[in-house]
Amino acid sequence: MRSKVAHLADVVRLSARKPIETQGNEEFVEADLADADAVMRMVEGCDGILHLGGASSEMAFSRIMDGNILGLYNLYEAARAHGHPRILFASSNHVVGFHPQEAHLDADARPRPDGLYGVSKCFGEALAQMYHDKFGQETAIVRIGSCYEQPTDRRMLSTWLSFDDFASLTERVFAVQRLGCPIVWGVSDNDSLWWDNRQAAYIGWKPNDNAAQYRKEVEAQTPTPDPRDPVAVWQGGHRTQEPIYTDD
Ligand code: 15L
Repeated sequence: MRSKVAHLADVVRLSARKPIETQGNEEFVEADLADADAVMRMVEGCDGILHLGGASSEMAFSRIMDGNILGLYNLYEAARAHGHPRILFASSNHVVGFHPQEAHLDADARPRPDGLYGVSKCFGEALAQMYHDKFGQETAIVRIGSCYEQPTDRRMLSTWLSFDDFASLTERVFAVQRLGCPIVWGVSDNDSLWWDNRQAAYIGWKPNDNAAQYRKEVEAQTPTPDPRDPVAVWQGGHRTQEPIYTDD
């Protein structure tokens, strides 16, 4: 992804809790999302924010809270202090993980998160909407499916988002004249789709890739699941079965 979005800005500022080696037009600002001052420094001078930070899977609530709840609040407060740069917020399909796979959802679907991680993304979506309604802050709430080089299991034949499609979505989010605060399903143009992006059509994003090109390979490498297996029942797949993790 780094190399695919590098051309979108004269200078790309990367940020993480630990140093990352920079290349080309990149610079680095170290920041822990839970540290409000560090997040202020990270956002100062930015024209746009591609927010992929925080917890990206189910884990102990303390870590989810630091990265995805306190961290997101810090990010939106920093954006408010620094002229409301447009944000692409990486939300997740796990906001709706407890919808069945035969349901076809649009942006009005009721959240049914499949764990604390999904709940934290519901918080992020609500926060983005509130900063939009109160202050005009623009955010693309992108409910990413499965963003990997290629689909590796049967569920991903429906949820896969290719790196190229994510890059072209990022480009549209920062190029479109009026963004507002849409919910965008971050998914490629797969033959099997659970999500409907019509409400975000105005941003002009057209994914090109299709997980179907990997179908034979995936089916040959993975057993046919029992249709009652949660992996085959719920949109969130195996995540619906994860426990509540604790710190110890
Ligand atoms: C996510 O939200 C995660 O960040 C990623 O690791 C995958 O688990 C993905 O969802 C998915 O559902 O495949």
